[in-house]
Amino acid sequence: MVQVGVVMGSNSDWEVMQHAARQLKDFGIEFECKVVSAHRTPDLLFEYAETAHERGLVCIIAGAGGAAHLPGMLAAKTTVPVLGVPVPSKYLRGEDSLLSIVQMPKGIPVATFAIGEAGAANAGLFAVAMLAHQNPEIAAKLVAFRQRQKDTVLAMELPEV
Ligand code: RP5
Repeated sequence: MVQVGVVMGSNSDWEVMQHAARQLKDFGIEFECKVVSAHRTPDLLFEYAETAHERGLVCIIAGAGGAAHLPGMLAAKTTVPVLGVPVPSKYLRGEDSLLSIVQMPKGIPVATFAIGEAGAANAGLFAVAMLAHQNPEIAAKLVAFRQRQKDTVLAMELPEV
């Protein structure tokens, strides 16, 4: 059963959003990826959000650029947690996307991540952490992942001055 939805406003967002998908895949989590545009396919957005809970989605990772209303509109139509990823935009480098996603008015939260690749990867890892809470196998994988990162940093060397 699909546990996490990864949606984005356009296939042009995939370059960034694939990093969320990659994390989910690496942890063996069932997920789906789909283009859902808030302003170009609003009916599809509503249908996706309205069926998310009954389809068993634990969370939805939503990436969008520019006006970036996809995460907020999804959150408006479902109580399934929405993780928002600001995608870099053509003219404002994603600062517009970030402000659009993070500035949700009180009452309808969207957990907002960093602009771009790091934000997408962290949204994936956040979804992993949510699932790890209920699943010891995923929890063990997450601990091992953190240990590998730690080992990498501890092994870092700097050049002689
Ligand atoms: C947003 O507009 C999308 O999320 C994308 O980041 C941006 C540009 O979309 P395209 O013109 O590349 O389809 O809706």
